[in-house]
Amino acid sequence: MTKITGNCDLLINNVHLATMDPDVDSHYGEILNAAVVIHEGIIQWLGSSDQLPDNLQPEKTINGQGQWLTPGLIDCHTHLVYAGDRSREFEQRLEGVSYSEIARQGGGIMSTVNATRQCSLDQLIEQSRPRLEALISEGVTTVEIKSGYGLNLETELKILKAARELEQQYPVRIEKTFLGAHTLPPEYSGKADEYIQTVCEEMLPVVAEEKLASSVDVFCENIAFNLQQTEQVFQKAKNLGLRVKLHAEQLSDSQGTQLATRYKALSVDHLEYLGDEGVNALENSTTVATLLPGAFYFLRETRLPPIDKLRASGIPMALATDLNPGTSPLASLRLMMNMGCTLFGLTPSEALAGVTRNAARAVGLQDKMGIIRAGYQADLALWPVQNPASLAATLNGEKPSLTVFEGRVLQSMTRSMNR
Ligand code: DI6
Ligand code: FE
Repeated sequence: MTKITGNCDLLINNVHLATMDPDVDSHYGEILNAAVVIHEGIIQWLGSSDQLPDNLQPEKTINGQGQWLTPGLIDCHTHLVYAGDRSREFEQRLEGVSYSEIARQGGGIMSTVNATRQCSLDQLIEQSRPRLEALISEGVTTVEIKSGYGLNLETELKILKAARELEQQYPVRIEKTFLGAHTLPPEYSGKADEYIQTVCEEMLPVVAEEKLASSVDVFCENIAFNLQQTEQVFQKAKNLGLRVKLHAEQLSDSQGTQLATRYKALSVDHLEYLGDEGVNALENSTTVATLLPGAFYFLRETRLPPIDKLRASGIPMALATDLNPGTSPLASLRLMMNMGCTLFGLTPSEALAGVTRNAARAVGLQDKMGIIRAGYQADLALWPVQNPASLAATLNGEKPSLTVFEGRVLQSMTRSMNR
């Protein structure tokens, strides 16, 4: 363990750690009766409390009272910035109209695009606020937000600017992804190649120039864009120095995963229809498999992602909300952990890894966050639970008693903590 002495900003003592660090050889990477020392936003030291250096002079000390400390949670796939409401579609689906059919009729994603185009930047921020606040209240310290409800330069930029503005207003890190190729806007009906051209030549260069996104996503699906169009976007993204990720195999096996791994995608997301070749491609790549049980649940999908094969191949699995107005209108990563277990058969420790260590990889930040380790960002959540499995096993409204974002203590909500 690193030796430390002297001043530090924050000492969190008397906690059990679920470090999620694969180098800590225990379930959840746990260290019982432990302490964490934080200075200038970075974890300086962690270990058993009885090994704490005695000359430590922390600016602030928190007694964790035997609660569990985890890495701050990371929601690595959201469409959180949007306007409007799609409850009527929920009704339509229950009346027997499929998601694809609604999209073909001009509803679905396009309905949100219309509402988002009509909104001002300020209105968009206001409408998105409660969703971000809900995530933060659950110990989320990093959120990925995609554009994709604009489908023209002006509105795509407005969405990314709203995400940037939200990051300035809240104690949360926001990773922005450009998803201009989400669906074909009616202005380009029958001219998908032309739209992809616009995405590549008119939108992407501006997004890159204004540093409004660090990665680029595409919806590769028979109701959206084909492999060739997807590859054009990936090629352009690569030329501009942006990372890529993909909505892949959600409604059919389009083989997007194989393409994405060739472009060293950060993640491929959804994967209900992922075939064996896709699993093989992932096995030989650095790409994360991101599972989105909220969309599976809302669409009443019956085909499961091939979890056993992913697990057997050692492919890192992330879990995210896919927070969006159509197929996953829910702002709870804790619920996703639970559904990851109940619907997809993950273990609670896989679920926690899915919203910490593997989610960090899915946003390309695995060298800085997602585990509790010296040298990593001090993004942490303290939970009033007896066992880390509770984070996936129960939905009794437990919130973190404390969240630390970049070394700053954000909330201290339970009464015992305030005493
Ligand atoms: N797949 C999804 O689940 C979201 N986008 C996508 O490509 C849903 C988008 C929506 O229905 O609004
Ligand atoms: Fe999505």
